[in-house]
Amino acid sequence: MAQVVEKVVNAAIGDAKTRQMESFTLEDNSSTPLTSYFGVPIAETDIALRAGARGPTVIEDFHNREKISFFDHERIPERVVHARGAGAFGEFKLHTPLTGLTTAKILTETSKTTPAYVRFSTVGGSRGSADTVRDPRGFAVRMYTDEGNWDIVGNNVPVFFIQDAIKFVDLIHAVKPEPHREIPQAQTAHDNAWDFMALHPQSTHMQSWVLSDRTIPRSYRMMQGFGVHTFRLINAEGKSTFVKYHWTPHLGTHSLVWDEALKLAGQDPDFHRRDLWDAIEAGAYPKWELGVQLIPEEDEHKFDFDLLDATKLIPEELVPVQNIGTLTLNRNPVDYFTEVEEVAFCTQHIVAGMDFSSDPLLAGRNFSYFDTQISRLGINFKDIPVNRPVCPFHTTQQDGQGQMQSKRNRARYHPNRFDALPITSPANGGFKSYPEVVSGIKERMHGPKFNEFVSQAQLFYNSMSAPEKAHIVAAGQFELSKCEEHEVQQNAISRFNLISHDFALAVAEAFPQVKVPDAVPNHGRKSEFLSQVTGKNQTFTAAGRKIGIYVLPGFDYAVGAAVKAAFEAASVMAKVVGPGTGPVVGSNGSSLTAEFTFENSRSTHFDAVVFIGGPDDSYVKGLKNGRLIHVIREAYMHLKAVGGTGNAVPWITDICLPGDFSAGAKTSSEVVLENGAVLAPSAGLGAEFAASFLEGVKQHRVWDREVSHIAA
Ligand code: HDD
Repeated sequence: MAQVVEKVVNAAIGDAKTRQMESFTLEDNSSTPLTSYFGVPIAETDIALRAGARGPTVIEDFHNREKISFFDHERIPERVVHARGAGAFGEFKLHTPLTGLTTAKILTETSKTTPAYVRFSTVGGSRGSADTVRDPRGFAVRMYTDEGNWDIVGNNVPVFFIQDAIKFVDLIHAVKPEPHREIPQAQTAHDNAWDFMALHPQSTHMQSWVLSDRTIPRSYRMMQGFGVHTFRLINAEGKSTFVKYHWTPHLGTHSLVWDEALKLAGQDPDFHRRDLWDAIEAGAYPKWELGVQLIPEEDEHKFDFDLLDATKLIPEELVPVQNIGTLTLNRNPVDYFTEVEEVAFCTQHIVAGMDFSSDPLLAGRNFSYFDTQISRLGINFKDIPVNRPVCPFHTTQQDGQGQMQSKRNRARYHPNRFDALPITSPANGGFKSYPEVVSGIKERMHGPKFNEFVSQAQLFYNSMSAPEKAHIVAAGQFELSKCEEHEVQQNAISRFNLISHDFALAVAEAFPQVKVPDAVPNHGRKSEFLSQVTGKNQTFTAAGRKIGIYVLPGFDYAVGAAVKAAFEAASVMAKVVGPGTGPVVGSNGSSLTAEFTFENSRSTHFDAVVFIGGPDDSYVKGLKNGRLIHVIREAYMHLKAVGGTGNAVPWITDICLPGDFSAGAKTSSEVVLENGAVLAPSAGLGAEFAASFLEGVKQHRVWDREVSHIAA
């Protein structure tokens, strides 16, 4: 902890937000003698004041009361949704200005580096739930701009379950654990969730995303983010352009496989939080491009969907995404509670040069976020350091519980005798709402295009590759198999039938009692931008991946060291796994330092695994350990690159995965690549092996290995 504080203090020469937060950060005072919260030194903290050694504890012991009382009030309400999350600080740098489209400096001035903050989250689970559950992920970004805080409170999925905020309460009551027994935690695999989704047509498109691999991301670092709603940009002449925001990760958009996600939920419930923290500590700063889809005001009605409907995306074939800036996360929080738990995002935090569209989901959110912060943090949540703007501010608001600003302004109203007029004016950069022309009858209605629910659900499913479709089917079977009521399964599969008849039939294979309705027309259209396997905008790189290098004492050091060095040169986090932590001595007396052990890690902790061989048969005997054989088998089943060198090769081909390799694979004098396994039986091939292996890691998964029973 002392180290982290030191780092932040050193970083204080950095951005305005870091400097501001530093002034609220206590130095590590663990060597200061213990005091009460009000500074009185404490002589004894282990035994409460008693009337006699065996007598009653007395109430006058203020230290005892203070200690217990603070503890009693440590908890605040967790977020009603998105309770589980992780946050980090960083910066945003614009590289392509939106000149002429907005007056917002953050989107027009490339010379600026704007402090930024991101909180990633799951939606349904409690604060202590597991990271790898099937759920959309929150992707909430705050920019501390010179013109005020700008929050884009988005998700890693570009669409939402509902079109109108009034349905949010129903949605969340349905997907949260069932109220009578509070089961299941952090999952939609239950009757209430699928009951609601099956009966609520607006959720049809989102269902196809929820069942896809998008909801089990490999890492927060490997997720796209989306603002979801259509927003407006406003230029100096007051002209508006519609905009959708996209965050595209430099490391590509990649997911876990379901079996891995389930296991990780138990093996390392903090998998995503740890991954983000470790990457930032290692200097492997995650980065995203901010992209915009721009729609001129006059094109508002040219689509077959409504721009105000958050259950629809704008296919990139129709409006390309233009990348305009880079977000980098480079600093972990000093203190989780004050910097992550107390961060208060609000969708209404926009800056001048922007505005909202009339999306009814967004309108409700603009009320809800501020409201929820009052209940979680109190009306003065604005004073919590992570929520403060870095630019000058001046309001007439005052007082309230927890107020921290001692204001020198005597007159907290306007106009007043001290005003240097005009204090409010668009000419001062003041926020001005877009003067939208509206007309209509006040009634509970949506625009006519809001009533189409199926077209984009079909587009998404049609666009998936064969393994991705197989995963969606398996997810549908998993979720519905946890529903106990036949009616729910029947209704859900009937809805899946609207997305794709083949999909519904495939899911129904696991539910013989369900009757799949007749096929409905499918438009057959695909988008080239939606698949994570074949998508046009996808990035494949080994950088930022974690590879386990397994060694036993006596391993071939030259090969192990060459492989590790090659991985590190490719910006891979190469983690040595040995029988214990600390040095594992190789054949020539040199050692590699193991960070993980056979006991404390599983193949699921790594993107790929490599076994380095040793000098003789006794080494292979050591490998014949059920735990280690399982590492190869499990990683292979999870479609990961696996590899071996020297005499670890015949162990892989004959013992771990018998029957999967050609006869010559274990005797070849060259590096062999079969079924996504990389094998180097001969000595001295460390560098060649590593190069081939990195190619495999780069592909993310070996899709050919996947058993798929659905045509692409
Ligand atoms: Fe929400 C939190 C994203 C619809 C009401 N939401 C929250 C967070 C994210 C989203 C990322 C976590 C923020 C953080 O890290 O602190 N929410 C979305 C997206 C939506 C959406 C992408 C649809 C496009 N949300 C939505 C609606 C409502 C809410 C329609 C209410 C009517 N959301 C909330 C909330 C939360 C929240 C209750 C809980 C804690 C908080 O706001 O700060 O107000």
